[in-house]
Amino acid sequence: MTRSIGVDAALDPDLARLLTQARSVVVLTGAGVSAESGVPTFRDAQQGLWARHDPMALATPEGFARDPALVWDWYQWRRELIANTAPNPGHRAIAELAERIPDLVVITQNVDGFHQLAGSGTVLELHGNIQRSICSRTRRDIPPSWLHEHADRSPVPSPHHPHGLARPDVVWFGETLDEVVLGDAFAAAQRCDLMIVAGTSGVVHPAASIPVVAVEHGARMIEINPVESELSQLAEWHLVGPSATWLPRLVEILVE
Ligand code: BV8
Repeated sequence: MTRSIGVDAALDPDLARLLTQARSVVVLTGAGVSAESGVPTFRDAQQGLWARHDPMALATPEGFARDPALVWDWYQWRRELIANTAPNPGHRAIAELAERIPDLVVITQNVDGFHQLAGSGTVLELHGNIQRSICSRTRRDIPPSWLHEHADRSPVPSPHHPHGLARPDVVWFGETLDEVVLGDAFAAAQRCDLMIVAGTSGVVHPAASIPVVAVEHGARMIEINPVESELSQLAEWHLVGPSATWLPRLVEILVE
């Protein structure tokens, strides 16, 4: 039975005890934790000139093959958006939790790099990082200097292959995740006693199965989201509201 707690309600003493006694914690984040930084969530990422494009079509190898310039420009637009925003109190609270909990692993579906910028050490980036670019043929890193030299081009040719193009170092729909990162994520989920899930709809797999594995291995789960998600039925507590409000409140419990 999930206990829902609104931002104006007092925190449940059982939840406070669980958090203070937790020895191994996993925090799984989705686009919702960057929403209050001004980075639109994946499903509402389309604004302005991008309103007519479906991100599910752009974030795929087929989309890139069909129109590499369009997809490259879309990622350049998102990079610009991210460059003009910053981590929010939710990201910083997760970094503070790690200072107080011996074994805390951040697993993120996000590609903005904000957890690292906010001070989190160990961050498992399931879906890569938009700030890095690779060759579409060899998958070798492409240095920012090369992109700068070819900033007037779209798509940008790759330095590593005559038919290669620069693409973001992210996992597109239909592409497999890095097996080492995914293995580390499932290992963390299997050993944790507390799984905190913040800002995710729980729609995208295999990320969405990480909390399932944690709970199957005995972890208790707290969800932070303004609304219900596909994962809510796994949660003992649903902290209803924004992550930039709730995550600092969890830190306050440990500071008291
Ligand atoms: C793979 C990088 C092998 C790109 C992304 C099993 C079942 C069903 C489908 C599949 C399955 N296995 C594989 C699939 C297919 C597919 C998939 O999951 N499809 C879904 C859509 C059904 N998965 C894959 O293709 C994966 N690859 O499994 O390889 C394979 C391949 C094919 C077939 C079988 C096996 C690769 C998935 C990775 C895709 N790449 N990102 C890019 O960013 O451009 S995922 C992308 O979507 C983003 O990274 C983002 O993280 C994610 C969307 O999820 P959320 O993060 O949850 O964001 P969303 O907008 O959905 O929700 C935001 C939430 O925040 C909401 O709940 C909202 O209420 C909440 N919120 C809002 N404001 C706040 C808030 N919460 C807190 N505070 C707030 N202020």
